[in-house]
Amino acid sequence: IPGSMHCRTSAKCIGLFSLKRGMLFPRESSSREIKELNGLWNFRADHSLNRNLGFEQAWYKSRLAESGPVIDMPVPASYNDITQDPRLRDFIGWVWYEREVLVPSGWVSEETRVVLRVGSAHYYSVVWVNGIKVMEHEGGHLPFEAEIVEVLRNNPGGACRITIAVNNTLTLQTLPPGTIQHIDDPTRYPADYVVQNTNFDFFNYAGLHRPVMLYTTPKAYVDDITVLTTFADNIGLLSYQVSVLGSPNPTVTVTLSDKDGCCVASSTGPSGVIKVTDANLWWPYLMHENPGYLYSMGVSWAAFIVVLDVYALPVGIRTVQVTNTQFLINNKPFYFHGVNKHEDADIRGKGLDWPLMVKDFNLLKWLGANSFRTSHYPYAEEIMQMADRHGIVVIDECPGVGIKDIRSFGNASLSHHLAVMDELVRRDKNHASVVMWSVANEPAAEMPPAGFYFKTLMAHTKSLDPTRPVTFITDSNFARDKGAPYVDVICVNSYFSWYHDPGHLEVIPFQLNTQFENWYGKYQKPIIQSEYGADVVPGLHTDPPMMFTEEYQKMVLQNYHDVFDRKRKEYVIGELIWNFADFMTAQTVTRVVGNKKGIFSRQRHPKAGAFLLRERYWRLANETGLLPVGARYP
Ligand code: GCB
Repeated sequence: IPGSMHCRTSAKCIGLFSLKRGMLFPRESSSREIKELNGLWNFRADHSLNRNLGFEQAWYKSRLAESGPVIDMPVPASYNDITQDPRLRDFIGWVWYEREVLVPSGWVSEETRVVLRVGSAHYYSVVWVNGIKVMEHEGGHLPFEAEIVEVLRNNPGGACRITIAVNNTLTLQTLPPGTIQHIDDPTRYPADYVVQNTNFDFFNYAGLHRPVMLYTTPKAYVDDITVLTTFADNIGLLSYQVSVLGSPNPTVTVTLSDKDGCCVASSTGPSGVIKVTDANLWWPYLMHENPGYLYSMGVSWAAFIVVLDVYALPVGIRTVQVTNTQFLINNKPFYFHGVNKHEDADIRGKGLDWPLMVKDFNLLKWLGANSFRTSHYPYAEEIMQMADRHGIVVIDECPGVGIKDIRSFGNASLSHHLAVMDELVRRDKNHASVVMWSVANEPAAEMPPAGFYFKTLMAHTKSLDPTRPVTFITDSNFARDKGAPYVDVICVNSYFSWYHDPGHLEVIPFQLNTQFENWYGKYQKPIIQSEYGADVVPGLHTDPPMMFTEEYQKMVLQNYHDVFDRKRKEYVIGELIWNFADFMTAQTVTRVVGNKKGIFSRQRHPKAGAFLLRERYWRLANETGLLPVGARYP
């Protein structure tokens, strides 16, 4: 797709901007305002042969409707399932979004920064305001932003036209990688035939997936906050670092308020340690009667006693530690009984959806799940905030999925992967729920370059965040896996009696036991079964169980659980079902309108496996002995 080349070159010129800067989630305060730009945008897919007409005709220079026909497009949402047009569902290349907004006149002043922030756009974006380019960004799933007040100043009327071009093309150097195949065979394919190939098992949904907003800060502002927490006896200790940009010697004040809004401790200076007596620790769901306890850290800076900027960051006090058989949260053994998810639903695809998000958290709690992995990319910040508040533990995964081609282990790929980890850690470092980083899912870890690649990636991630363990998810042979030496926790995916020995449930106890013994024998590191499961077409039943029936999924789970129950007394520290809910994939002969390994359907109705898992997770929670008296299977 020539259009994508245009962007990759420019991206190199500007570099991945502002990584040294913070990426605080926009919050209103006495010094900050927000204007959400969710709703209907104008939309046009560039169906030209080279997908580059939009750039050639500079569609950003005037209203998009002047370039040709536009349609309504909701934001946030993937665009793929919004119309009945198969050409848009399977579109490859540039699509154009546009929205006009009136900026309050008070915002355009010498004292104010106006920032345009895109929560995420898949995959490559170029953004213009009133026809002037303000930023580019590579990668879906992570936010990016630019200051636009200078552009607004040239347009005193306050009208602001935002144009965003988004390209979903994946190449060997993108994350996730993919390839574009041009097929030139007039006897078998139409002219100019192009397909996008990928090595991952979810639909490559695209568009403006998360909220777009304008927000203000004062000219000199709190740009970043980093908080590390620990405790000794009943004293909580929060080491913080605040960076204020735009003022040489700001007076920084930090206060810590409890859930009732009472100030319990404070400090001054851009860095320091706050001590809280009788600290309420952040505990996982089902491990404490008051899980997910968050303080509010109020950060402000002042000049000559006039407070100029205020930002309130939710913080939880907790520690994380890994031994060679255990995962400790607040010095207590934590067993992951949870799920793998996807950002995926009917119609909206990967677009953030509040009802869906709350429903999913309610289902997690119903299930007795204490954790999830953000398979296979970072989830919306709004979801991470929910996890913090509800005490749901998160393994935070970057979009390193489907790295199977040796050409995706080169320098260009590695440096982009490092930059994505920078962006991910910068965004999520202050979430108490995040207890481990995952740098990839099922890469070709047996290939020769994988050793250097993962050694570099994991060392880099640890240097960004020395407080959290790092892992990647493997399905490679334990003896030949070149990334495993560098992880803190071994995370293994396996599908015995499904992809291997299909239909033969009786192999599971043998093969799973061997899997665990092999990995532990070689590495003496704790192990999480990071995926296991079986597809179910809801409503299919057989006895004896056959593949794709509700009974078969239950039997797979039951057989895995028997082994987990033996091994969790030794070194197995968790089990994450694949998958929480059915989800859309590319069309293949192994997928029946998507992947059906959910224990819930795509519409979130429970299958038989969900009830089995619910019994188990609540029993596990009870067994830890940490469940408060009175808490019970709901
Ligand atoms: C895996 C992948 C996951 C797939 C799953 C499956 O190993 O990590 O992305 O969806 O298997 O169902 O095949």
